[in-house]
Amino acid sequence: MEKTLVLIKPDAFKNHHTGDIVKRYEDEGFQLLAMKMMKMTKEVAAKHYAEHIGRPYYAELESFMTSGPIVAMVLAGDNVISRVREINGKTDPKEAAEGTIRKLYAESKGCNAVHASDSPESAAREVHIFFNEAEIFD
Ligand code: 3AN
Repeated sequence: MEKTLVLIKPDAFKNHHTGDIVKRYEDEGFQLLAMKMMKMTKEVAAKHYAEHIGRPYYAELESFMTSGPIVAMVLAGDNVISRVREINGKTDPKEAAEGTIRKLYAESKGCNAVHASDSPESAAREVHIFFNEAEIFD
């Protein structure tokens, strides 16, 4: 079954939306294969956001993502990668569709509540930044 990496970002965690967000994915029928709470280090941020290093917003992104606890999880299901991105909504909450997680909970394009892998290649890479095989219950 297809897998994706989801992160509940520091803003959504701080604002007590973790339970609602996890419930949303479970209600959709996705299987939770792994989950942990952690603080993202600058080193992990650089790995996870490698393609964004050097962009004008990278310093802000790094500082935000390392500012407080995050919840990382691996979800599985049919077309889970594209379906989770649809449920999350567009990067900028102003452009996100009604009812999406970012529309409901995100503050701005930078502080936007959740991350989800955007392709099978990204998912395969990102899952292993946060979890080893023994932590994934598939
Ligand atoms: P998505 O997370 O929707 O796939 P990407 O891959 O374009 O979006 O961007 C990764 C992350 O970088 C975003 N989730 C957001 O936090 C941050 N980001 C992207 N563009 C900007 C921007 N113009 N200003 C601030 N942060 C940004």
